[in-house]
Amino acid sequence: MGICVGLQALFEGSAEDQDVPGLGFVQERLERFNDERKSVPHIGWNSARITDESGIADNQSLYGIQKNSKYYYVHSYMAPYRSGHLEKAGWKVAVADYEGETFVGAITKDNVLATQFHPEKSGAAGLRVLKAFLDGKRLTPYGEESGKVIKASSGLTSRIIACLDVRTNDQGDLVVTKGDQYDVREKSSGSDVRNLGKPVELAEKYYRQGADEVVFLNITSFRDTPVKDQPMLEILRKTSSTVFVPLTVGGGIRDTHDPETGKTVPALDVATLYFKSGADKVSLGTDAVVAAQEYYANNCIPTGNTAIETISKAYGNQAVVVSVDPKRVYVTDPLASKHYTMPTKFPGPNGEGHCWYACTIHGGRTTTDLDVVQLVTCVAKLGAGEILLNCIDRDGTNSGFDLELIRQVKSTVKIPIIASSGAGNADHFKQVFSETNVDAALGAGIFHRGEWTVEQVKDELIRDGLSIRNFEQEDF
Ligand code: 1PR
Repeated sequence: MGICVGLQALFEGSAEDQDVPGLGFVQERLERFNDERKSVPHIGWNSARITDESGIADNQSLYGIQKNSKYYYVHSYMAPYRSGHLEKAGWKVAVADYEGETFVGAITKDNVLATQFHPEKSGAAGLRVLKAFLDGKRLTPYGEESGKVIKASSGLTSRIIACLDVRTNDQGDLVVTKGDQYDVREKSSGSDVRNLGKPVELAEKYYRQGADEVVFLNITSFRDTPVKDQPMLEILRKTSSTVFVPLTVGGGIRDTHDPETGKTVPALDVATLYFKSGADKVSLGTDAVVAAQEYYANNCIPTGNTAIETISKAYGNQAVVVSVDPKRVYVTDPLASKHYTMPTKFPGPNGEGHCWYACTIHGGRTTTDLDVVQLVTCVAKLGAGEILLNCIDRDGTNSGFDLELIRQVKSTVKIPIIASSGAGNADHFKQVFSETNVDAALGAGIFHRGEWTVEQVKDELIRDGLSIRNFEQEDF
């Protein structure tokens, strides 16, 4: 069985590197997705539809692949589907669509199964495929028995992500916390760090509620701890043994001073530790801003040495998320500002009608002169595969996402954007998906406070006709 690049290796070769031959079991070549009008990498939950030419009866499932399920994909290169070609060579094929391109999602022949999607990250739907392969059950009767699975539309779904801000509290316990505009201390009761639960337990809870991804942010990462004891490593190891959707970890991904050895550990080695412990993506905040400042100071010439560049080169762009912590700055006269300003529907305290967004670092403690447009333009060039777009003004306010910020960033770069900060109810998710073309939306406080479950939010969105991954029970 081959997964993702394991499927790609079966082909003759790839546009990714023309000089490297594939194994050649499949007489076709891989191409890069066309990024003229869409985000590349293709990241998220998409279908795997068995082709008619494969000749599989409608009431049969091939290795547990079901037409109404969604599977997690993350890749920039793909095998374009040409009707009937692979089938003539004896392959059974499942395909997916990504905004005008139909590509191979899975192929099987004899005792070989290869998937472009990641079954190990595709929740119950993916585990079903792995189990069918391990049990040697090529064809099984297909039923609609997996919980409340309803007909899935083709293409990517809008992702709902649960985020856990993690830090050590004053008693030394690692807890999930949540700030109001990044202040995580209780306003009453002795200003303790707000404790909303245990990271591993909460991650599993949100997975079981149907979260499409889980993000962990170590929000005290500016403290130096021995690298091998980074608290998030253990959290990832435990979480990845029970949570089968993508895990992102952020906080402290940078060249790090190890107080135990006295040595500097390169960001790539820090990221490697996280990947080996179960992370699928790493998220960079402060380091990305510093890299962008250096990039502009260096006449926009990349050094090749930044964490974004080294990690994306080693693990692929899709493995590098840049987490942005912007703060609104109001201006009266946009022409007098050197920043990317825009008109706003929400004027400033003195009636200012324009604003720009300043990037902050160190968890919002320091505001820089770099604006969010400059930052995302630079990090996309350096190799970031996705932007986690927070907004300090909205964080913890339950007042909805900052649509103006999201539209500005979405119109600047083609990589996928995760909207974050301000979710207070299902309507806020509906609004961000229908009024912007954002790829994913993240909630923290809304889920931690138990006001809404992920499943309830998804149910509302599905009812309103949005394309959302169905919740599936493990039925095996
Ligand atoms: O700078 O690379 O070490 O990374 C530090 C990371 O920690 C950054 O991603 C930064 O966003 C995050 N961080 C640092 N301090 C805080 C804090 O809250 N004091 N949290 C912090 C960021 C923002 C989101 C939050 C959303 C949604 N939290 O993660 O979950 O705003 O909240 P809501 O739905 O409740 O409104 P580095």
